[in-house]
Amino acid sequence: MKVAIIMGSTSDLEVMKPAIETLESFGLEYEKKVISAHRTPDLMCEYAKSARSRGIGAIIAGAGGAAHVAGVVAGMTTVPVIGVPIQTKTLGGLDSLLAIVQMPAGIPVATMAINGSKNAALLAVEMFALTDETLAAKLEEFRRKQTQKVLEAEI
Ligand code: RP5
Repeated sequence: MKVAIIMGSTSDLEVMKPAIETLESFGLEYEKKVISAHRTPDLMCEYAKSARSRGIGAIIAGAGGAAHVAGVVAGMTTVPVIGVPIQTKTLGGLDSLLAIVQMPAGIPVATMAINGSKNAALLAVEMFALTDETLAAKLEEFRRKQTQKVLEAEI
């Protein structure tokens, strides 16, 4: 199983990079693609509908503004979707957040913080780690190091 990272535009790539780096640091297989709900709707449908049969175990979807890709993809697959609202120049990303988070009951999207792509990847890692002891151990180590870093911080 692998993770899919999709984003509404190439302009979202910078914000989505921490997700890519995080998946790589845990050694998770992933694919990444620009898919827009509005500019490439046919591709979005095809991608969402074939995700499970292509071995995708989680979809991380970043988008800004009228950020519909996460929700619409979630409506077309039972593969878990993790939404990342991208900060926007005009409305700061609150627009993206609200567009992603307010899903109707029955079609969940796990919505991260604005620009929270690192946590999106970590959530995917946690999901995959439920059935992968080696990955679970890596997560424990990640958390241990993170805690250690805070405890050792000098201010
Ligand atoms: C959304 O519109 C994208 O996800 C992006 O965050 C935003 C702006 O896209 P561009 O106009 O930069 O392509 O669809």
